[in-house]
Amino acid sequence: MTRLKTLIAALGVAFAAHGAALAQDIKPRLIRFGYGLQEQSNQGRAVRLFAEEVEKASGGKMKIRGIGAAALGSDVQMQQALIGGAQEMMVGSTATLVGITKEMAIWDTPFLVNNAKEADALLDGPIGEKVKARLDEKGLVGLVYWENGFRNLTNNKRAVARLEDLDGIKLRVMQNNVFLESFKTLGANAVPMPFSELFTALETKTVDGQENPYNTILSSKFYEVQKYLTVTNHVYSPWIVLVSKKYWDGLSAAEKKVLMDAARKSRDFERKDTREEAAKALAELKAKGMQVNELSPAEAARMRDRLTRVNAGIAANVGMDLWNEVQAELTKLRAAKR
Ligand code: TK8
Repeated sequence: MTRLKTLIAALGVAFAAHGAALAQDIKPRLIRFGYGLQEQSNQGRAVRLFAEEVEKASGGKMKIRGIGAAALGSDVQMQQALIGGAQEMMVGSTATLVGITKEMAIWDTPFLVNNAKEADALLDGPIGEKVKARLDEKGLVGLVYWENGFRNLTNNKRAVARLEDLDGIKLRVMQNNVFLESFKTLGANAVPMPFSELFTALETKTVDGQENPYNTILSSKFYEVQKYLTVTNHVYSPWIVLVSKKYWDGLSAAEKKVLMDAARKSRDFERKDTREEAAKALAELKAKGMQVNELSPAEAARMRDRLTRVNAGIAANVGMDLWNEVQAELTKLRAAKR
């Protein structure tokens, strides 16, 4: 009898230990996913969709905690946290990655693409893959590109109807040399600054203006601190979903697949959502009191012409091969449409 009791007790201990081991195995992997915009934004909505997909596909074993409004830091700070392994995931502008991977500057070329279709073809095709793959050696894994969108100009000084109207306007740009050079070339007083500091800088008049897609002007409430909006569509800006390579390398093939599949779903959702929102956002911004103007075709052409002066510098930076490959691909895409 005592021996039986002992046996049962021993078995109990063994089962408890086994249970603990199992619990360890199924303890969810917690992935912190940082982003710069508000939760109520196209970025926030797509992060939530991604989180749902990951949770579903992993049977709850992988959990995404989306952390918006740059609470984990600016794009540049989060990139460093990913490289160091202190944070698992983020989404941010490719433009802020140029200091790490110079090829990313190709996406900053003013007026590179004419429409979203061309952007999708470049980003999701072999060129986009190739540029993305350059991140690996820097400690980052790029999963997919999302749409930030065509950028437009806002400021608080005056309606920009002519190129000369930009003279002396203190304009916040992303922390990126192409943007800095582009807006200096246009005559603005360009100041690089993280997005996370932008609202306050506009509010306190540290800067007069900024440039971002309609969606962001709306979701970040820039209409509260900016009066004039000029439709320039001067560049198409992608976002990129990143994973810390240190973290990625520790995942099983199945876990990597869960993240990759969910990332693709989030990309398709995000682009559709962003485009639908962008189509309505301009009217909303007007309703919020922004004074909107379109450039005359002649002024738009002058601006475009002036901006192409930065192209040679971009080509030199990203390498002539990549530059030519992109131009050839665009020529092919445009010919196929006719
Ligand atoms: C958000 C930024 C933003 C970008 C910018 O973190 O900095 O102006 O357009 O979307 O990545």
